Amino acid sequence: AVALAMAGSALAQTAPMTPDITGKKFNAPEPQRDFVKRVEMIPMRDGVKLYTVIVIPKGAHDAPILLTRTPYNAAKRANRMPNAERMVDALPQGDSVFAEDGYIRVFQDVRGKYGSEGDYVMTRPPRGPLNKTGIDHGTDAWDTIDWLVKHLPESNGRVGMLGSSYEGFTVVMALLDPHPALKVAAPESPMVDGWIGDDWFQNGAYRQINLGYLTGQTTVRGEGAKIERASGDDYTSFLRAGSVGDYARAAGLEQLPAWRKLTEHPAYDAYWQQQALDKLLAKLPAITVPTMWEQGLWDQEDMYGGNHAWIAWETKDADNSRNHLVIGPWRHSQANYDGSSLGDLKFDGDTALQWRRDVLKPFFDQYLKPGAPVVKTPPVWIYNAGRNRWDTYATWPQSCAQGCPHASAPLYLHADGTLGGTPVAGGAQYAEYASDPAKPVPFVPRPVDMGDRTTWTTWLVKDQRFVDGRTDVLTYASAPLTAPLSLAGVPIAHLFASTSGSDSDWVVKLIDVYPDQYPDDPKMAGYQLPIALTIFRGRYREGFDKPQALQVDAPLAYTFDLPNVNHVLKPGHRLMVQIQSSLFPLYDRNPQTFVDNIFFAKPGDYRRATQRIWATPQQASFIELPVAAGALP
Ligand code: PG9
Repeated sequence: AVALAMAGSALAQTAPMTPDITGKKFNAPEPQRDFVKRVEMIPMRDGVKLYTVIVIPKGAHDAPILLTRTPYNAAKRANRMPNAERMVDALPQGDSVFAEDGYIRVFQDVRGKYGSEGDYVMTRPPRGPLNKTGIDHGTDAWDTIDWLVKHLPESNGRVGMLGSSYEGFTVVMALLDPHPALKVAAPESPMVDGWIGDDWFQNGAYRQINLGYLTGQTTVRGEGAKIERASGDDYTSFLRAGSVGDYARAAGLEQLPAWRKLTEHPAYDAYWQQQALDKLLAKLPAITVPTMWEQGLWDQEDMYGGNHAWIAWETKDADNSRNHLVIGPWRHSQANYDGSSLGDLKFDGDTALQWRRDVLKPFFDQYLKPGAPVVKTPPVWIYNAGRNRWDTYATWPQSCAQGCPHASAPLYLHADGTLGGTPVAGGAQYAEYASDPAKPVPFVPRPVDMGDRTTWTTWLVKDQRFVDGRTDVLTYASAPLTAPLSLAGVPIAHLFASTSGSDSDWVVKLIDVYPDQYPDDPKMAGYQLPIALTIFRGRYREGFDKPQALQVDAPLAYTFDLPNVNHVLKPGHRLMVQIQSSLFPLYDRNPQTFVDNIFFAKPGDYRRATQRIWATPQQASFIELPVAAGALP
């Protein structure tokens, strides 16, 4: 009997030569999940169907819906951990506060991307002069919301929309003509005006980082191609290529309509103006959807959109109940991740979670969950990285030339490299530097890898000592402060600048210089922290739609805004301003010779120029500082 049993068990064994690939479908056991996932192709009004992932907590009823429309792969967005058992682990980190509280979460591929049908138009203009199809991201949001509230029996028929960057852009589009079931929205770092300050250009200077982005997004419906790096230093690769057009041609980008559209509209013409969403929001008669605009103080991609859309709606929100502004100490989209630090800066805890948990979620609950407490969301919630705490305000800016709680004050750039509250009479008339397009100023220390996430996400807080002292960078510094100086608003650059060329870029950085001794965090000793930084393309001095050659060697007036600042400089810190004429290779080089289209400048157009920042009482360059408390040194 024992021998028989042994023979039987041998028979049950898999023969050694059994083919290991059976050809049968392999089914991994389904984990026990606390949610169900549905995938639907939701039909739009023109018959195009959009791929939509719907994640529903098991046993949900009367649940609110949170919708994001994305060009970044809806299936992946709802699949952080493929074997997740809990909804909170399947969804992105930024969703945890909603996932833990019974929300239904929906991600949808925008038309033409990933699983969705239809054509992808990257900066899809809203219905109007540029788009006569009757379809835009707004109608797609409308049709989607209409379908969701009719087909999800687990829902309470109320929808909130949120999303960052492109996903924020789709939220803003939905707000232009909202479905009645859209009850609340949070556009996070939304692209609102791609020319003035979001993604594609900054005051007319082209952001070359986007060449890689548009290639990835538009070569195929799914995840697209990469531009192969020609060297280990993108500074070298871009410089060797010549103009942006030369670089793009070498990479085959002329095949891509998105690239061609950009090159056909280098200035702020009707193409950009008619799709500027803040201008369209301003035309709406009233705010129907309570909205929280969010962005980062150091948002390296969309520094413009959130706060300008908020401004566009502020006059329509007389009782301060529907239009809210949040600015955290964050890089682009950091609101949805860990917000405890940025580069070398450390904050008071996870500021991003603080916002999502304590501000965003109660705000959404109020409008999406009948009976939820009414919260008194402050109109403006801004982090102060100098003080390391959140500030709340009833109005923003707190300081400006007129009509704010505090009056702004001029900070003059003296020709001897000092800064002060009054212009200097006598002495040198200007400070001078040479800007050579053959040796542009790098935006981060070389070697530059534009694809390196850490470099890219933290460059706006990078210690500027790596360029301080270069012969093509002017540095102006104040004496150490003896009392705290509080800034709360938009610094404005008022330059009198001349160039020996006929076109020029002007980069202005407002910097908080840490004390030389800083035992609390020694790596911050002497740190030059940019608190506001921007670039302005000189040819647009007389209007973004009116590129004009600059008069050679004439001191010309330039006025442009820097990004928002809410910052206390503590005693012992110094104010610093740096001026230069390039930030390469993030921004394309200005040839410094006026040409019709800088995208296609020729090698001979790139010329060294002598740049002067004037400092006479009649032509005094200054930064208008939004001083809310304290005095200039
Ligand atoms: N900043 C990205 C983007 C948005 C819109 C257009 C182009 C790029 C993003 O993070 O989505």
